[in-house]
Amino acid sequence: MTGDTHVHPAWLPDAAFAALGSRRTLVIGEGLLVDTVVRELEAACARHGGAVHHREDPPHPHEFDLIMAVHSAAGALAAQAPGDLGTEGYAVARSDGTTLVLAAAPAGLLHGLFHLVRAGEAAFADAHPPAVHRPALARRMLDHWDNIDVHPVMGHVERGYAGGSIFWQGGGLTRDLDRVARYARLLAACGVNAVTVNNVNVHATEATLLTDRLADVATLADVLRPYGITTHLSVSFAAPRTVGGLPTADPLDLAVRDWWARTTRRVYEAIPDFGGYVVKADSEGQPGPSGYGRSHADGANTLAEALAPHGGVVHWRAFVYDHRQDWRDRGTDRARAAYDHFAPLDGQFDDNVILQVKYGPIDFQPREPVSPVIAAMPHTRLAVELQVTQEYTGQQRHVCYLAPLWREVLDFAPWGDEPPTVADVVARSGGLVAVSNVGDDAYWTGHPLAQANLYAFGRLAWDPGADPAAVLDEWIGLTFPAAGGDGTLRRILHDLMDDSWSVYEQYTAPLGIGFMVRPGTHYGPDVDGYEYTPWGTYHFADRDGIGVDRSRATGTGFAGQYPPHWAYVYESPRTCPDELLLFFHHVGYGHVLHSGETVIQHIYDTHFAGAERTVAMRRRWADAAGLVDDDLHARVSERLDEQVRSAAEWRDQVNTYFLRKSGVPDAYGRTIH
Ligand code: GCV
Repeated sequence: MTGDTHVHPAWLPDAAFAALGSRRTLVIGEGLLVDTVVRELEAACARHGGAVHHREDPPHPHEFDLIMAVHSAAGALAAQAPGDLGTEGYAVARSDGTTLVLAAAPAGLLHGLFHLVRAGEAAFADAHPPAVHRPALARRMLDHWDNIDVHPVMGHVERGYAGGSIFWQGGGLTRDLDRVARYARLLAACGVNAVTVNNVNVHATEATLLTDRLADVATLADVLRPYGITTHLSVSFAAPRTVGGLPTADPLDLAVRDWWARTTRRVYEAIPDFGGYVVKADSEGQPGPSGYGRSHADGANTLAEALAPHGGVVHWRAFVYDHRQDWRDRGTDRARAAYDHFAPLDGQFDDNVILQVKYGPIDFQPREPVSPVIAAMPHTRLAVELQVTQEYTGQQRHVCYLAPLWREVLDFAPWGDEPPTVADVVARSGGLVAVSNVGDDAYWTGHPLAQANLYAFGRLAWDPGADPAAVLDEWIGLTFPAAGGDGTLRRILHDLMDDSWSVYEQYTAPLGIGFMVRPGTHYGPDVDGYEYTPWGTYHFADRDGIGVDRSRATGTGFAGQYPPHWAYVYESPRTCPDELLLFFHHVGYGHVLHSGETVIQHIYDTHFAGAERTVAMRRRWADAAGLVDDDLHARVSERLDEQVRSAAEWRDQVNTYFLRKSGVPDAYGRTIH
């Protein structure tokens, strides 16, 4: 913890700046973000004994250990940086005892600064020619599902597991803007460059952020801006009616379009670099264009038209499905919904519309196939949405390092097993978005180790080819400076976290079936919890078998929404990968997996193994006592106790349920209740 405010420094403890702060640095360039770089260096030098100078003319050679320059202000250095650095890229070189960071624009310099923080002493070791670093994805955004008013069911932060909102408090803007600035700094240091400051479920008070409360959004934007973070707002599609006083929100109505244009103009007067809107429309009770007989393209384009003159974008979410389904109706398949709604609209969206697609066709489950929408809309800008907040992956009570899941999604090749990959698609168009896991908790994320997910999201959005274990290693090194010692802490954290997603998958819902969670809270096991509900998330287990037949031949036809390669692979249990078998097929308990195991024995084995592995994780964490701050150790220990308890609950409920359904005993005679 930092002494004064009791907020954990996450991956930017003072010690992370030791190498930089003990050097003599010259910063050349001007602008808001250059000032941020200078301020960061001044603070680091004050703590670690170095010195920083800031000027606009070129440096005298070898006068400083470190030279940071914005290209335009340092023409003499430009020749040393190969390639086009873009607005956020930078080049780093070291020769004759001087490390040089060169950027074409101030944001690049800021990213270059954090590159040096990550590198530590290594940045001042061996000479090397300029190496260029550029983000693969231009848009790297975090969506906050924060409410201003505490919602009676969903709380202050919808699906938030780290306390209240850091943006909103006491029914208005937080007074702790320093906390927001710290957050912006952490985000910049991992590569995030855009934030949405309110929930996509826009309630009455929050709808006024667009109008009466706009000044609060502008204040947040002022705090986020010095760290290169652009501010976005979730808006209600019904706003022209609910806050604009018009009789309709019909997107083709001229008065409605005019209202959006005028309102948006006012937003840009208050926030000249405003990023744009995020919209959840016609989904889970949120209003949308269908109420007026209009399409999603009509709806999105109306907002896009208002944003276009100012350079803004609208993130229109593809998370649209019927949440009032009749469970008796086996013909309706929620997995099909996004494709059915949006694929026919490909090519109809304006250039500044980004269709924001959840990575899987259902809802952030620990295992889903990648959404077929990604391959279906080549003429639409697409962003993929991930969930850093652990709604379905242990709610920040369980250790579940998500970067390996995200890397699998990003590596998936939607048209076959050759590139382009999902990462290629979003790099060309709408970027990567994730739902944040941060709240006003002292550790930011409730579970201190869940900080790694936030960090990894930013790093993967910058470089989707990054190795999850290497990203974790980087996070460990920054967050726990003591990990550098004999390496014990580093090994403990890798042992605990590297495979934690697969451990979580083992003790929860099997083989891609998903959603065996408690309705509402989505925490803990309840095998039949959603089985007879309107939400469209069913497993269809009976005495003979389990799974959803989504084949073209005999099922819902969802498999046919993929291009031929994957449509073929997913169509038959013979070719479908084991981990997705029950997502695509209804099979008997005796069905033999590619692994050689039967489905029922796989269920028993994975649930016993997963729960056992959580016990080993807890044991391993005990070895970290004395190697990390006592409070942090205690917080993680307490959460691991809960993870062990919960994993045992999952194991026992799932195994018992399937023993009772199938009547097939465990081959090893273990205890099932
Ligand atoms: C913001 C899931 C969550 C909801 C969330 C929704 C969404 O259904 O449970 O809380 O609402 O996804 O992504 O819009």
